[in-house]
Amino acid sequence: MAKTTTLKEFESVFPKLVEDLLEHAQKYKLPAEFVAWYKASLNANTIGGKCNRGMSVPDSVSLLLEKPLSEEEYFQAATLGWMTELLQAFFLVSDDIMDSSITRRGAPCWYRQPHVGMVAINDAFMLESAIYTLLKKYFRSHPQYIELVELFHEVTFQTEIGQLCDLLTAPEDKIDLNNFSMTKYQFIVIYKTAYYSFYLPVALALHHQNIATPKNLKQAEDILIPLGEYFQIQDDYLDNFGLPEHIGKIGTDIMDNKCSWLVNQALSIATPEQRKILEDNYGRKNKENEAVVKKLYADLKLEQLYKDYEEKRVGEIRKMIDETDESEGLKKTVFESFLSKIYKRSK
Ligand code: GPP
Ligand code: MG
Ligand code: MG
Ligand code: MG
Repeated sequence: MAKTTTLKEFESVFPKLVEDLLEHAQKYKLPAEFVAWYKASLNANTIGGKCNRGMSVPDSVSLLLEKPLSEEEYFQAATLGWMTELLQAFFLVSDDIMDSSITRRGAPCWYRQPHVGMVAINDAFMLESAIYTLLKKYFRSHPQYIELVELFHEVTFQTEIGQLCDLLTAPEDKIDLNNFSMTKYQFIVIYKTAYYSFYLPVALALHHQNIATPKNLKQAEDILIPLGEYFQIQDDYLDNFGLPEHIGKIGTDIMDNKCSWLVNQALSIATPEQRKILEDNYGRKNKENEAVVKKLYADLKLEQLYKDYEEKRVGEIRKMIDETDESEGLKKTVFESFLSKIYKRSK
């Protein structure tokens, strides 16, 4: 029987990895005060989230092996998990600057901390570098080492093209609702979120267990990308309908002129008068216009529309999961575990 990890167990691995990373920096004779800065950035930006992505690596490995992991197996799988969290930290520190966000995980965003400012950009780069430092230290002799390196590189690129499309579809100075479409939306969310958040942890587990066959990887992708798309739709829904106390951040999608799921739904059902309201208020950088859009979302009953979407989509995803071919060592429980962690989430 597999055993799922707890946040406490998972977090207990991180101090050792921080030690490794600091030791690596010290090899270059980085002065102590800057080593301390690196340590503060690693701790502030990597710890304190839900760690769903990271924990799903040891969970997936345990589900694939159908047994609890030995201490050594757990450490290895959790280390790969922490690399997904480092990738996420690199993305979030950068994304919050690009989105002019205020809070993250219930605290001011890293770049908004008075002593940090734009040093946050370099901190983000260093969070990314940390992935490859750890990969080299712990997996250099793993038979899939180069596949692991290439996987991180490819998923990073995929996320960057998603972010590019997200940003260019939301120009600050030119608000044009005709720019939005569900086709564009799908591209954005699949690339900016689904690959790194859902496909990556499972692909890592498959490589770790040396069962990353083309068939297994393809099946994982075919299920995890729709699952990741659903997850980002939840994120967009929560940006407006979630409670900041729950989600740990203040929604910025309306003011940021984002091609969000909600605005796409609103556009598809709005009357010409309601569309005019959107045109006059969406993407403006002030609370009054934002409140008008929020009121329109309520009038259009987008909350119920989302709930109906969620039920329908989860039914379809469950069906896909049931059809998983387990002949090359993949297990449907890996996908079921992901789905159960995000279904009806409020944070
Ligand atoms: C989440 O979008 C997407 C990312 C965090 C990927 C960022 C990619 C980079 C290459 C920097 P979001 O802006 O909706 O997330 P949130 O709502 O958490 O700010
Ligand atoms: Mg953001
Ligand atoms: Mg963003
Ligand atoms: Mg969001």
